Amino acid sequence: MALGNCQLDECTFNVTGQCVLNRPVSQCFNRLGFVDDSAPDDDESEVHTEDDGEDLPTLGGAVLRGPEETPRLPSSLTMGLEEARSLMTRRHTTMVGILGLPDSGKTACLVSAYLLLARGTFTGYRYADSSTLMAFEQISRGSRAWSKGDEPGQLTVHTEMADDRQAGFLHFRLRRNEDGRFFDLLMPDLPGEWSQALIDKADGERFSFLGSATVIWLMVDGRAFANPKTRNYAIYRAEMLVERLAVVLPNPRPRIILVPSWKDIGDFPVDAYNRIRDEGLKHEMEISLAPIASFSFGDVAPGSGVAELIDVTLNHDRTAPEFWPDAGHRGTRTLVRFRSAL
Ligand SMILES: Nc1nc2c(ncn2[C@@H]2O[C@H](COP(=O)(O)OP(=O)(O)OP(=O)(O)O)[C@@H](O)[C@H]2O)c(=O)[nH]1
Ligand SMILES: [Mg+2]
Repeated sequence: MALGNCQLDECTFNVTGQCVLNRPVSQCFNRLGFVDDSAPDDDESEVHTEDDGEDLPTLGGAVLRGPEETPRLPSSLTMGLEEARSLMTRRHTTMVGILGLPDSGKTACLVSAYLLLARGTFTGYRYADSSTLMAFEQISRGSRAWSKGDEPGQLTVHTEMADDRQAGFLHFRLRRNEDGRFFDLLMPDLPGEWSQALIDKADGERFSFLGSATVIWLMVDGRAFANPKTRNYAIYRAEMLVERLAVVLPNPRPRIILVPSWKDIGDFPVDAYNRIRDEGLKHEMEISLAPIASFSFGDVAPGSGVAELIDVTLNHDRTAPEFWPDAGHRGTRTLVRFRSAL
């Protein structure tokens, strides 16, 4: 029987045709329809641990299942809107509005920034303080647990909030290396359903806080744009989001940055960016581009692009870098073993 799609959420086989575990795709037992003739009948009680070494696929499966219960981000761990506004009046603070459909990589981006700062590898800035450290710890739990291994895994879980009507903000205070200047940054980790409801039901009430945002990140799932079969629909949904956002955002518009995730599986297609940017121009919105690889299954460093994204976010006058400097190598990247150490 011909084997079907891969059942692992994290595997990019269904998009790229390559296995994230670097297995021959005709022999991977995570694919639908695979029958394992070699497995003993009575091995159901087998327990796999991190030390199982070569037994990566099973370990990957265990990681990919993720926590039994979805941890919710309690509003007590984040900053409320009043507190956020009060901080903005006292200190030079940049509030970022983060929108994006489920799985677009919103939480992963915040986790990646946190881990880069925690490890002192955040280009151009150092961690100075945070009023919401416990919230960062909460959303980073998955990635921390597996950071020493070398296996792919679901490093973040779907975001659910205890209070589904009010945005809660995560906070960082950063110190810029070049001049020692401090920057406060406020970023909400919202569930993708909020953006979905904005697109499908024009439910924008929950996004009223965007009126205080200096910069908007429009997060999109890089996997959907990498696959020619899903690309057009992904562009269409992103254009819809831009159109809806135009109703919610004040004039003059805050700065808007399109942030595709999964840069580790390849460059974001330039035609997709052009179409989304053109949709923005129809609504007096200038949209720049900053692709990121919050984690990495590919040959770019995990966290790549995240410090640059925050740098252009904090320095509103800086122009975004060129993302297609060498069109020749586009699409030739191959997946290599997951590099988990940020
Ligand atoms: N390799 C890789 N994995 C990523 C990247 N961004 C996100 N992921 C993974 O993609 C999945 C979805 O990412 P999340 O950050 O949880 O998505 P989200 O937008 O917060 O989704 P919701 O909370 O459901 O709205 C997670 O398993 C992440 O680990 C990336 O740049 N590279
Ligand atoms: Mg999330």
